[in-house]
Amino acid sequence: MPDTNPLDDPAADPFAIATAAAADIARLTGVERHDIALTLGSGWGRAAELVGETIATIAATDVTGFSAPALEGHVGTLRSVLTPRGKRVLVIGARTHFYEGHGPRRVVHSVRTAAASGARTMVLTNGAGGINPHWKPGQPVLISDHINLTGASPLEGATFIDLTDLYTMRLRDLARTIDPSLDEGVYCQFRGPQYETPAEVQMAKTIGGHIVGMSTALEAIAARQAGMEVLGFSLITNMAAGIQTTPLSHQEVIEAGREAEPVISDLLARVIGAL
Ligand code: 8IG
Repeated sequence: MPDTNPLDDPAADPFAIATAAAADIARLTGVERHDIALTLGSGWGRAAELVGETIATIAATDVTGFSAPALEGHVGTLRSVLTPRGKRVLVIGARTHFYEGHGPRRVVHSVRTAAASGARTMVLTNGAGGINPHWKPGQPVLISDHINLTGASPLEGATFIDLTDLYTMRLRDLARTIDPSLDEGVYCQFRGPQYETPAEVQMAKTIGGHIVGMSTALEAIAARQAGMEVLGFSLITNMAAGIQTTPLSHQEVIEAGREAEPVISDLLARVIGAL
């Protein structure tokens, strides 16, 4: 099937396409508006199951502007979930990564669509490498801030957006009321898809990073542009290259995610329940 996407037309307005996508979601799920959006990263795939009752599950490819999933473990569905306290959560299991090479518009389309469907809170999760040597694979940490090392931005033209308190203290504090042991750190988004060299991990550490990954920062920028409040979680699935001495494997990442599943599922459900 040819890969055509309206976002690839430079003359197209990505916000108009997000509005069309939100209308698709309302029609296909039967849920007109959502309060919260949740993007599921590596290891978090089943973590949404305790968040509430799934009202509808739709294929992302049936929604305007969404791309087919690039990778196993990245589920290409969108779900409308109803929490016990009556909040509507749009669960995005269809992340497009910057390393896929389709540009930032496609990367942040799910975020803009969530905003267009009414969401005021964006919860971004990912699987990532840990630079902090005290962290263990399978441990979730809060994202306190990010360093965008992609050289890219979802903002087009002279769009100056303030990123002070991007991952708001308010939401991090709220998460810590659920689990006071949650640690936090600065997330460095690399382009990928290769993992870092040990020298690149040392660079990230030197410039103030604690977590290395390939997502989230561009999405958080777009969320803030859309006026959303952002909460970010990294599941540390591996120690970053050179912090651990053995080579990194995708299999290791999947296994750490599987083992962490019950703990992070419970955490995520309780945090979202408290939003
Ligand atoms: I899962 O060690 C996962 N994603 N950049 N580095 C980067 N991305 C990751 C890593 C990692 N682990």
